[in-house]
Amino acid sequence: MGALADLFAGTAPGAGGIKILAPGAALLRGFVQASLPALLQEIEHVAKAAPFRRMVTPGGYAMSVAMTNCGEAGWITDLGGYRYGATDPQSGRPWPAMPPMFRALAAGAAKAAGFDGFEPDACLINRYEAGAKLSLHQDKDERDFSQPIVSVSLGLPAVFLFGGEERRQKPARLRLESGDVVVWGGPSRHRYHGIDPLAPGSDPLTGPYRYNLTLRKAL
Ligand code: MD3
Ligand code: FE
Repeated sequence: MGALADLFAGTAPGAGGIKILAPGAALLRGFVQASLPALLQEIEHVAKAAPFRRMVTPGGYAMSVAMTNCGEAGWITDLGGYRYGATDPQSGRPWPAMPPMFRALAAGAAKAAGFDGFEPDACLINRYEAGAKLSLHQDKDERDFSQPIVSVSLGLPAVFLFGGEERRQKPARLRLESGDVVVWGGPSRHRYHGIDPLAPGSDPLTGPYRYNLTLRKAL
């Protein structure tokens, strides 16, 4: 196995352990710690072609989280609803290509969590500033729910809300830090989840922001 593959398979020095949060949900603390600067560079490269923007929900509210995408498909919301699309509605051009590093880390993390052969075709990139939040929701716009979602946190820490399969179930709280990766699959794939309003702060790498990558097989 090469150095990049070793790193993302969690076998590189400095890689943290694996913690099972729930059936199908695995936390890999610090899994991408060594790659954070390179990952941020890739995010900035994507954002040059497809800038972060606050999308509008079907109900007409601008989201507090700013978003962009890379890959064959990107997740969008507007007054017409939620969906995946091949083009950035703001430019009319295809979303920027997914950086090979994103694919490699997603496949390595999924494999470490027991999901072999994960091949993401979409990466939603969320950018939080102080006060930005994501209300409890389910991710249901992908075609194949047998495929996991791999999430990567960079920058300021956040409080993640991990609910049940029904909205009324009180969510557990988990602090996600820069470099953490979580794999969400199997029975956890349909659980409600969200992010508490971000506390203000300054991260040495990302300044006032938290970024989250979610690597998905959407199509
Ligand atoms: C659990 N993002 O983009 S990542 C999202 O930190 C989203 O920006 C959050 O929820 C963020 O949809 C949380 C963790 C996550 C992602 C997808 C999941 C948890 C999940 C899908 C099913 C269950
Ligand atoms: Fe989600």
